[in-house]
Amino acid sequence: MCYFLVVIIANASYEEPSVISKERGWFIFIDLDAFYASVEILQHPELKGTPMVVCMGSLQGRGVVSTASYEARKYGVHSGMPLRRAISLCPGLILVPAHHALYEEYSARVYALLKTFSERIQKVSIDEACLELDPHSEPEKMALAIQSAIKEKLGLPSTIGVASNKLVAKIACDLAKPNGVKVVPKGTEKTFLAPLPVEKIPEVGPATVKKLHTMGVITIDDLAKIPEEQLIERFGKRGRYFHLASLGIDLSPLELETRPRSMSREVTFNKDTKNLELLRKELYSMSQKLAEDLKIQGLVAKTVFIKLRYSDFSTLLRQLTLTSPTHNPLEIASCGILLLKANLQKNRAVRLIGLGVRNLIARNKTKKEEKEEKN
Ligand code: TTP
Ligand code: MG
Repeated sequence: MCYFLVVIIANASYEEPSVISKERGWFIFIDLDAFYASVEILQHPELKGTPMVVCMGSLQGRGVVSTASYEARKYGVHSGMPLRRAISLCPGLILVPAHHALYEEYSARVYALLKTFSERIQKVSIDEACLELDPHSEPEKMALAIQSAIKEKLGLPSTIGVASNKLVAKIACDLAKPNGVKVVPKGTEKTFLAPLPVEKIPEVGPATVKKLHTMGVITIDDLAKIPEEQLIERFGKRGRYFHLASLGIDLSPLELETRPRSMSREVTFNKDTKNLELLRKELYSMSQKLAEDLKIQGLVAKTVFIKLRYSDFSTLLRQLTLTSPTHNPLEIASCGILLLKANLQKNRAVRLIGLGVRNLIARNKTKKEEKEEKN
């Protein structure tokens, strides 16, 4: 056996507002390009450059587009579109079913890579993260280095926005898609936003856009000219947010992580194996270690997953959600073995096997443990 690898992702918690009064740094907003589609292309390189969509639901029936490759987007295909419509817009469109566990796995890898650039990081969504750098750093160089690392180490394309706050960095990222880097120099936030349509502001959805249009507000500059009181009267608390956003102001701090989202162990064999007993033994041994990690962190897991990599490097991830969360090594091992038996192709040699848990929640202590703690 060569090595063990532990992947830990984390949840968010709010930072103390006192940080706001300090000199603020640079915010680097990263969003992976056509994320699910890019992961599928890594598994099936022949899809590269084709108009393709990753879909949820039935491929024939009432499925919808999860995401579309940029080649398919040229035909007007986009996320959330019914598949039938997508096919009618883009003849020859290639349909690929979604593999969520695989996307979670890549998301975790990207996050772990980003953490090597800065500990000050917020995971915003499955394919977005925001990093904060100190005010005297060189953010453009850093952004380019991050983009190359994601491409070279993980094979994924991404776009990065850089600005003095999260909001403007996110909008800059949106404008630079795909595969771009856009830096908004400090002091130019308002003028950068001014010509953009109001819907570029996150949280300005179709209903709000409609209302703003009836008020004659089309661009962010139009929004900036409306008195704050009028926006608050019309939109309540969100009115203040719209006002500040239109000026390019966002004082919200990064939401830093506290609790891990998943934990996993994996082992690569010195020699590829078809030996089921050996695979079972590895799962048992990894389950012990995972259970220990869970206990140390006071957590229980709702989902158990396995990873199998065959000798040709094709990789399979399968997961199982439990009826009640656990930190019991035997339960974790049993799930792993169940997944192994259901999915292992016995005629193929395995290069790597992994076991992991996700959907982690805090464990309620037993009465006995609480008593012991008090004494
Ligand atoms: P996005 O980042 O919004 O989209 P994207 O990464 O596919 O494309 P890009 O960022 O280059 O514009 O969403 C990330 C993933 O989330 C996306 O690949 C698939 C999934 N998703 C859905 O399943 N349904 C949706 O409606 C959206 C918007 C995304
Ligand atoms: Mg994306």
